[in-house]
Amino acid sequence: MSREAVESLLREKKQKDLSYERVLSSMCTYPHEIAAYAHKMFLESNLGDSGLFPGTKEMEGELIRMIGALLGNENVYGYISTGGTESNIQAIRAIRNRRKREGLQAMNIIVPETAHFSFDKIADILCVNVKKATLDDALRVDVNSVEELIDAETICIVGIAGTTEFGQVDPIEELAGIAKGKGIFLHVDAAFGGLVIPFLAEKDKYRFDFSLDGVSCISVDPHKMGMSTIPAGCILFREDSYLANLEVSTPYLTTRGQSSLTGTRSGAATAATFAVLKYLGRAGMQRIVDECMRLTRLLVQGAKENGIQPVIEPVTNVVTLSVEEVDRVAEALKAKGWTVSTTRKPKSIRLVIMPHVTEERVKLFLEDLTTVV
Ligand code: 0PR
Repeated sequence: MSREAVESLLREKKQKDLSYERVLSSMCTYPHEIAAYAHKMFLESNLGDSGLFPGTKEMEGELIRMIGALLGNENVYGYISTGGTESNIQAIRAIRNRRKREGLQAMNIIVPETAHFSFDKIADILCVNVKKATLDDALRVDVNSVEELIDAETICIVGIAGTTEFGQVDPIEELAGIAKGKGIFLHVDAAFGGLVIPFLAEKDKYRFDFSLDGVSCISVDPHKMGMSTIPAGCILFREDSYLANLEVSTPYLTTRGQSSLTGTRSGAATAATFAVLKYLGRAGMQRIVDECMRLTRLLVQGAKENGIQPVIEPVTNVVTLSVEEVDRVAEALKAKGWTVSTTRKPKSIRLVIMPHVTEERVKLFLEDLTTVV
């Protein structure tokens, strides 16, 4: 095909993709302009053979320290993954491998009922039993339920800081106390909340990071609220030795071994994450989260004024609204051009107020929502 023909084909396909303007269902958003710039500059960079790309590797090292510092400890160990799924797999794989080496045969992990579906993949791939703990009224994991599920084969407790469906934060401080007391690995899935909670006015109510002794590992995704490009996740371990539990030797590469799950691994997303976090700094991230939270409150207030109640008062920038005939409402909103998602238990309309959402769109959405309901 000619260059023109390919370009025209690409434009045609691009037109079929939705633009984010009326997407209220997604935890992703437009990457920041500087992230896109850096991504393009490092397109060919491959951290799977990092000896060829020492500059990219330096950025990754600095990012781990930067994100670690934001999450309570700059002396943590990890790497830039492809996202929350890989990070969750790697967290559980690290502790599974360690316990296996210690001779444990059957193993289980305890996750909240609200855990992301990546834990179903983990049960399948890693052959660990995944036990689901029940929730309290505010849809946080019930700590008593977690304690009751612990047995001699429990290798890990998972807490979620920013649940996928409700944006809720589990009582991580209490989970950390239990984990520390019993010597169990605690993994915090902060894929969404990790770059939101540190910037909340009430952040002290939602402690979830390495400042809590019992937290062993955290997953946080720059390709969600970090405004980086896809694929950018980040896995952080308190102890270096967990990376060793993941390592395989890579004799013919420029590096001795590899702890990541994927082999070839985008350095572009690392450069993009580095660029956007350096550029925004904490003050810039603060402004972005402030605006998302302001619009979150505006949306909830507008819904309430029209007699529609939220399932929980939003903790992060996820709004869930209790309406009757959830599926019909979602369909009718779709017909008006809005993409929303729905939650399972309880059923509700779910909206994620990402940086691409503006005040004007919140107001337009509220009008349509009220009409439809
Ligand atoms: N952990 C949590 C708490 C998550 O919310 C997610 C994804 C993951 C792990 C997995 O992350 P990756 O998808 O990066 O592997 N949460 C969103 C979800 O599944 C992801 C998403 C993003 C979905 C954009 C749709 C979308 O348009 O709903």
